Amino acid sequence: QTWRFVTEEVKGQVQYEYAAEFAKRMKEKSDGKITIEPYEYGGLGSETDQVELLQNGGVEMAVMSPGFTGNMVKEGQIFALHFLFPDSVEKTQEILNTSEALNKDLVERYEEYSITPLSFWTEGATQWTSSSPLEKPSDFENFKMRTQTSPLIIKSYEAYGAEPTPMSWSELYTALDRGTVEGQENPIFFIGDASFNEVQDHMTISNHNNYVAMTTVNTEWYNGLPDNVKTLVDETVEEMQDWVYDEQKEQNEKWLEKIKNDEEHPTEVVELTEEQRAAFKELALPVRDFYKKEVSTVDGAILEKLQKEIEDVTAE
Ligand code: 6CS
Repeated sequence: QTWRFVTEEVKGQVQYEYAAEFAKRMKEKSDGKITIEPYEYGGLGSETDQVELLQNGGVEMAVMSPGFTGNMVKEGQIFALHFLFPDSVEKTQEILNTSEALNKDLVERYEEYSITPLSFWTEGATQWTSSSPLEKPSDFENFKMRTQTSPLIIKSYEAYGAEPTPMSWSELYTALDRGTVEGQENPIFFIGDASFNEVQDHMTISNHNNYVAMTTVNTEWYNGLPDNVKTLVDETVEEMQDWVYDEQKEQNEKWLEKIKNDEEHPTEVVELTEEQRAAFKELALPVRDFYKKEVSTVDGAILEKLQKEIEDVTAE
């Protein structure tokens, strides 16, 4: 029997390489009895289609970005909030590993929709690319920004004055090239590997958020696995946390150098100062209240708990 493991990325990119490594480890551990087929993004529809596939058991496993589940699992939009996680990607990963707010409370919200997140991991800090400089909030005035589909991501860019357009990443290169949208956010490795820098003149190191992905399984399928098999899955999920941290780090560092030194497609790379970031943060903070009051289905309890956990880790 073969399990299908879909990802939102293609060969070489972090999510796909994660699924391939996961498959390899499971095969070894089970003496070849468990085979997992990793799927690159593209063949099975959009990111949102893939969410549905996992829910209805069309696939057993998926790497999923919460940015595409926001219309359904409202609480999952916690990851849309800018400047919430620490600036350190390492500390962010520590929180993702240990947070009860995420690994217990948020998981329960997803399970209402037959999605069980087994782990949360970062693909790196998110940065902006654009056709005109983005260094202060007023640069976003009427700026056409591509986002993922979660309403709170859209809200976060409206808070800066932008005009967000949700779309799948498969349409993004063309949309940037034609000017249908003028900018987007992603971790650096993804910007480079998807060649967005070819059709953008600027990259702003804003570190306004961390890109979080989840390793998910279909809830009913997972709950029906024999205990010994479930243990192998859980063990492998746990081991993969360090693996994927190193993988994203290496890819993000490599691509930053490549983008900076790409003479054929020059990109002006600017890193925001703390003062510049503070101007964005001021506008981003009210979005948290909006999340607590209007978006959360549990009165902001998960966010409050997470904020406390973040404080504890950053105080260490
Ligand atoms: O921008 C996006 O939508 C895509 N970005 C990443 C880093 N992974 C997959 C996702 O669909």
